[in-house]
Amino acid sequence: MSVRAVLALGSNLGERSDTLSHAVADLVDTPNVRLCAVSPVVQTKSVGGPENQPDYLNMVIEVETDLEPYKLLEHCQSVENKHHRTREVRWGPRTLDVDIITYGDLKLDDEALTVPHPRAHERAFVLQPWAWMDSHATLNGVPVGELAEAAGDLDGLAPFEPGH
Ligand code: PH2
Ligand code: MG
Ligand code: MG
Repeated sequence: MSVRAVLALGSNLGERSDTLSHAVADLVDTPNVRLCAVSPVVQTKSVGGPENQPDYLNMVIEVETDLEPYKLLEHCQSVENKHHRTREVRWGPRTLDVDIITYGDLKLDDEALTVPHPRAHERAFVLQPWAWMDSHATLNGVPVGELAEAAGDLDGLAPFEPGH
């Protein structure tokens, strides 16, 4: 059985734009994960974690997958690891973060995985690109564009223009 999932990608270290492009290619480089939609890339002020972090590039993608949720999580983590993700400081700077935002209509909350992502509903860096990718998308029954408008970090978000 296949399921639609929304994945969020973020990078604030290294060649951020190249990292995101390669990560999308790596995520769908298996017959079990197929690309359905890609959002615009946005540049965002870092939310939480240590002060004075570099700005992030963020985007979301929608995939269709046959992987079970934990297998999809493993797959996302293997792509993070390929891009030299290290886990030192919680919410510290990282070359690549890949989070599962939704997995069909599944609701799951345990130590390894919570879906929908527990903070997605308040993060413009996820919601705004998602709304641009899919104007009909909802999260917990609310249009993601509406949630984006209400998110505290919307002011720190701008479309990414390479070379600027
Ligand atoms: N990810 C975090 C913490 N803070 N801020 C922005 N702007 N973008 C992110 O992807 C991000 C963050 C934890 O994963
Ligand atoms: Mg994250
Ligand atoms: Mg993560």
